[in-house]
Amino acid sequence: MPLFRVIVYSIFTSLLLALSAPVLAAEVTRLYQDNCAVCHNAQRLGGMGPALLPGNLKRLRKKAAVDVISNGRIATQMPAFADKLTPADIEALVEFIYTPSSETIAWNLSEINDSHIIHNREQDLSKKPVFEVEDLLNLFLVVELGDHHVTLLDGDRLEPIHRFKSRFALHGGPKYSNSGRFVYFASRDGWISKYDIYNLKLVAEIRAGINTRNLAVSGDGRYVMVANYLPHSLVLLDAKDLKPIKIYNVADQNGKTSRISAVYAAPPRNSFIAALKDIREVWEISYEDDPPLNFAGWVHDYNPESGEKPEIEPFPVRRIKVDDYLDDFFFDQEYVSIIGASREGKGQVVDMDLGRVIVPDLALPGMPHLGSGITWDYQGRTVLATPNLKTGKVSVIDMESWETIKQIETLGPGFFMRSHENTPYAWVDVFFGPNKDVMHIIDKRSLEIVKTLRPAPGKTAAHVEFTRDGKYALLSIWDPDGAVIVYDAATLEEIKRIPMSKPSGKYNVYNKITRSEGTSH
Ligand code: DHE
Repeated sequence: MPLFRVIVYSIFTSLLLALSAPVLAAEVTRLYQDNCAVCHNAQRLGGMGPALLPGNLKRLRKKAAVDVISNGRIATQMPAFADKLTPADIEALVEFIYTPSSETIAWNLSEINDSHIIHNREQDLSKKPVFEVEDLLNLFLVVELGDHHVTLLDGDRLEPIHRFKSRFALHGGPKYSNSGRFVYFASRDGWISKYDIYNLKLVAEIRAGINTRNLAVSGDGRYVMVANYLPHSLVLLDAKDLKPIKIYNVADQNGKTSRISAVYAAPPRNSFIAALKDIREVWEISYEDDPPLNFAGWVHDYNPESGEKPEIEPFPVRRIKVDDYLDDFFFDQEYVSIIGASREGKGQVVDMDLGRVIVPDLALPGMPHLGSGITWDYQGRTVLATPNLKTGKVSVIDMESWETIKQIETLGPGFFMRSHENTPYAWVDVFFGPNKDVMHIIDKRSLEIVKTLRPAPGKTAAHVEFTRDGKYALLSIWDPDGAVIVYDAATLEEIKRIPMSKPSGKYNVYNKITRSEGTSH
């Protein structure tokens, strides 16, 4: 072989070897520190960019992660690394970020406090809105996941008023203050933001966790509770400025810790209720100034003769044993029963007054997304209906006998179901599979599907929310080139399309603060 060919051949093979050679552990750590740490934090906890720990990356496939690192991500500050790193380096980095961290991750009071930002003090903000609308309670917020923005929409004119940047990957319903002026958002990465809708300004932000599930606002508007997967904690914040008040390291009496599946406020009970994913307990946390004596069993310590009360810690926890771990749950409208589901699709009903499970084996096949359940009156009894994430069925359950009245067959598993007191219809999406672009409309009187819409063929149609009066239904086309479509809720005809970037949930102020039976609370 001529010398020239030998040289070219050996350069080519060594290049190939370099590209395919496994990257050593120390090498990948260095690659991460040199290229990623500045935005994503040295411990992968997130910074300007999102956290890069396996729990935070669950919704991103490894192939997509390779693509993001290679080509960057539009509408974010994530640059492309294809010119700087070899394919083997990128593969190694992907393996690295999907591997649990060997370091102990601390996100305690000091870290939470350090993250606290006051953007605007509430007392410096005007009580008068800076925009004009007919009805301040008929406003909507629409979360746009495509480019991490939120749009404020006038529910009367059905026109956007303002659009603002959110934290990366908001999840779960934003929660309004009782007046509807303030709203609290939670991001998957643990950022809690308080926003003043009247002034179109952020009030405060704090990072309450590394991997957060959701947040709840107390019925009296004084507190915010945050549920985390990482660390295993519940974090109580002052709703005024998001300053931390108390951290609960969630563990059973043997010290086994747990992720928190979700936390919700139960306003008539003056408490927060949390479902735990790894411990067979439900926690109720009182936010009353003077919690009732029987709340956590202190009644045993109460001495009626002397009238002496035991020392009661503020925001005490009442633990209720359940038969199975709860993945999510749903309240009845009175906030006495909670209906919980485990990942295996086992349902149970817990009576919060009695403090025990009253129905251990509710028929809930296919993992319902219970937070998306709704209730209505059907032939004189209240029924709960919920879509399922694993099967194409909507379960309709009698809330007195706890029997399944009907399983409505749909064109595939669904995520969200919504209705309103003033409409006879319930809307349910088919989020997964070949029919992800359809939306079924169920007649609440007959429990039959009466219409199936396919508003944007090929694009996911999901999540409906109604205007305050229930006259219009707003539906998301869940696509970067998406839209919110407004339907006449009576004729089911399309009225208009408002272009948006992958709009996910939309939240009507009135329906949320009045806890309409047709929407999530
Ligand atoms: Fe959600 C609400 C759990 C995946 C969009 N989702 C909720 C709530 C819970 C929950 C417990 C209620 C919180 C609240 O509103 O306070 N979601 C879960 C999961 O366990 C699941 C299946 C897996 C996960 O990784 O968390 C999951 N959710 C998703 C998605 O993939 C969705 C479609 C896109 C996204 O944002 O990640 C999604 N979830 C939503 C939305 C709500 C929600 C839009 C609020 C609905 C509402 O109307 O209130």
